Amino acid sequence: MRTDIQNVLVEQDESIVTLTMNRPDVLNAINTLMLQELTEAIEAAAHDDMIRCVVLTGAGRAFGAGQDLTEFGSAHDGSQPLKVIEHLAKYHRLILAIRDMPKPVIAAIQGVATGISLNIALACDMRIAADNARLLEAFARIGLVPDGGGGYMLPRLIGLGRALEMAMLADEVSGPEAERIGLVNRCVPLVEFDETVRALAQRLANGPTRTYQLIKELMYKSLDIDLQASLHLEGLLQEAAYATADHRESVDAFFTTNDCSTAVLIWQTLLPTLVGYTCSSENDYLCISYTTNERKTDR
Ligand code: T3D
Repeated sequence: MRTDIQNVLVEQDESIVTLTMNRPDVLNAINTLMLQELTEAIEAAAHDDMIRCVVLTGAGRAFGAGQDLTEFGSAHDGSQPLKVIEHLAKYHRLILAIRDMPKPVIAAIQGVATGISLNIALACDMRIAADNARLLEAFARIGLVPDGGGGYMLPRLIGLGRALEMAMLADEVSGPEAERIGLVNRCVPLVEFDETVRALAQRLANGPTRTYQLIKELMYKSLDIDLQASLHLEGLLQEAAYATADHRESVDAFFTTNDCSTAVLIWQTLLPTLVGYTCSSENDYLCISYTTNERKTDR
């Protein structure tokens, strides 16, 4: 992984990589360089078998303030007209890289997440917010439509009515409200934020990565196909899941051990994606940990 990049911090801790948008003076507003570096870091993580979970976050007091508006200056004074479709294609590459990532991607949101920064978070598989989070689709404030996949993801996450409200009124949604309406998976007090993100990332990193990839494919493709097509896809993906060492070993463990973890597995074994875990803590994201130490090539 590159270490010479300027606007994104890349920190790898064993199988978890944390990508931090790092322009805190401007609330991590995304300029051309940051977009390029972030996209390259995401694409590198996708191809790095050592990495099993990606966390995307912002430095300082914000997740991100959207497109760096100072870069729009020359576009508007006529000296250098912005080729919008070409410009957006760069964001689209990033959005698609996140969605196609063959491992889980978590957005860790504290402070402001607005505009394209919010929509990048919406492209991630899960979102954890701190209770100081302020999420807003600021586009309409500056006379723009939500881009970066916002028009696709927002109504699917929170429903059409709420999506239209967020896009048209461009009002802030607090962290707790975002959790209530399904915009984020979980909102936690700021003091618990880092630990919660870490626990979720660790849990996902310890899990069956290949199965998670198949789950992502099933869920995301199913958003756009009918039930019959989804059932067909489910068969194909389940066939792939059945072939994983995670599945085989977890079922074997169920029949050959009888400790408390096995009891937990009784119902989980019905879903090959969820087997192999054992209780260990009261924290939701800590309460299940993977029982197999040895990692297989197919997960
Ligand atoms: O390119 C494309 O086509 C893709 C499309 C993208 C479109 C978008 O992303 S639309 C959304 C663009 N973003 C915005 O409209 C948000 C603009 N910022 C704000 O409205 C406010 O800064 C916030 C509500 C986000 C936060 O307010 P507050 O009071 O907490 O902070 P602040 O004082 O306004 O900002 C702190 C600094 O960050 C400030 O700089 P200074 O005065 O300390 O030197 C401010 O200018 C700077 N900053 C904030 N947002 C941006 C920014 N600088 C450049 N671009 C920004 N987007």
